[in-house]
Amino acid sequence: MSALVVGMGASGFSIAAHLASLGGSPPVAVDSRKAPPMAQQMAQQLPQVKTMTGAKFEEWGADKFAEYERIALSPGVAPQQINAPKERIIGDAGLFAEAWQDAGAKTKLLAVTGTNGKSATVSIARDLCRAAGMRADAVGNIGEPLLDALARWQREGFPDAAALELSSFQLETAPSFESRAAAVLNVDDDHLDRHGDIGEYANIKARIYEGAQHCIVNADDGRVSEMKTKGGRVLFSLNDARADWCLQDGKVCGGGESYSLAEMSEASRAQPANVLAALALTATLEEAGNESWRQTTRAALAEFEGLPHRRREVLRRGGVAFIDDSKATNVRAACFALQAQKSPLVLIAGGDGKGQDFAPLAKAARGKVVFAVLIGKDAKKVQKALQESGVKTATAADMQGAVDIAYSECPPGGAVLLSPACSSLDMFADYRARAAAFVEAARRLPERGEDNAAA
Ligand code: UMA
Repeated sequence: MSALVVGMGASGFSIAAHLASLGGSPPVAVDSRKAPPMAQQMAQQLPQVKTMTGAKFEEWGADKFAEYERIALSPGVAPQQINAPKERIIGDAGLFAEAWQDAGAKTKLLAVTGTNGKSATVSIARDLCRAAGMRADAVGNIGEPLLDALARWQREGFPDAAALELSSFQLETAPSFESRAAAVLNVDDDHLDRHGDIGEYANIKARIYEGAQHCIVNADDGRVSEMKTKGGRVLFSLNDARADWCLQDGKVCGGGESYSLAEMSEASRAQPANVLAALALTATLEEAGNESWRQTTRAALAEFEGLPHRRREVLRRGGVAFIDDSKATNVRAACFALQAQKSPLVLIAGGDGKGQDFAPLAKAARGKVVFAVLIGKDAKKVQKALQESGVKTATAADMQGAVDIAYSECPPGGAVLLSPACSSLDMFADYRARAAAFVEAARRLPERGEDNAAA
């Protein structure tokens, strides 16, 4: 019997390749899109995998799913869409965890989840390890699918440490996950269209702690603090100096050491909670703690440049800065961007709102955002919330339209910020494609008045 791979994007491809490499009947892959992103690569690189595109698998009966031994879901596909018993459903993180048991690798896994800050935290953790001379990677939801990383390590050799970014979608279909240390950074409104309510969403995130030797807990987040932990509990906090890792007098303190924010790069300084979490995670490694680790840590925190598509100025036109924060796929992330930015600010937001409440965004925008242009499936919802906060708004059918309006409404010296607070999938392949459309549209803008040239 074959396995069924659902979704033919980056993860679906990695799952199909992994299952095909195990021998036996090759898997069958299915996707609801007529031309899924990885269809061509699958045909070329995995010719043994049969594919079905444009399939309405949500309407399949249980008998149809019973033809397959296992049903392996891409993270973007919810188990509720599949008419099969839960025990037969698994995701890429579950398959990774299974294969990891057999791989016998000595790599220490540092697992990270949370609504916001996951990619930054795994990147900082990886950089801290690399600076100390370890071989380390940051993989998973950040970009390289877990099973692709595993295959790469099997070819090239396993790293000393790997920071894994795990989304709630991945944890939902992973029965257990063993790690040296695991962190839940925060739990906020996101993906509620899929997980139902925030309690269920938090329960799924809490599963990361089940197989962790050390549980890194954000003491400032009530929902995280309440989570049950089996392994040793390590607290981090921005507010409470009693936590194992904390912020005190402009210094990040923990493990008997302190690191001054003033000596860190702007990107590190702007996200002390993620720095604390990364330090707490890596402090569980044997390599950490000696004098040379402390020195290389200082250097890594001073050099961390932040992530692409996170509050990055990408272009200047007519005295207006264009800032790409396309990675802000939820309200909380967009609020961070608004807080960090100076007025006058024109906001481009909208997309698939995933059932979120936009009131906090409207509150953060009040008095700071001079105009907002809304796009995508939930444009009207975001618009309504912002209008209630007194922000002037317009909607646009596409990114070029949005950028054109934003530019005309933005006074010189101001900034146009793309911080959508929504997922991109209703209009774009992903948040990177959304960012690319933003930059492309801004490049097409006519010059006006003084122009500080492209950055
Ligand atoms: N599909 C269907 N039917 C559906 C839903 C999806 O057929 O009902 C198909 C789509 O047509 C598409 C494929 O599934 O062809 C896409 O699969 P996917 O949505 O799981 O996306 P991938 O390309 O495999 O990317 C996933 C993550 N995406 C999601 O979780 C939605 C990527 O995280 C991740 O980088 C990648 O795996 C590698 O691990 C992105 C993300 O938005 C950045 N993550 C969410 C977040 O961070 O908030 C969870």
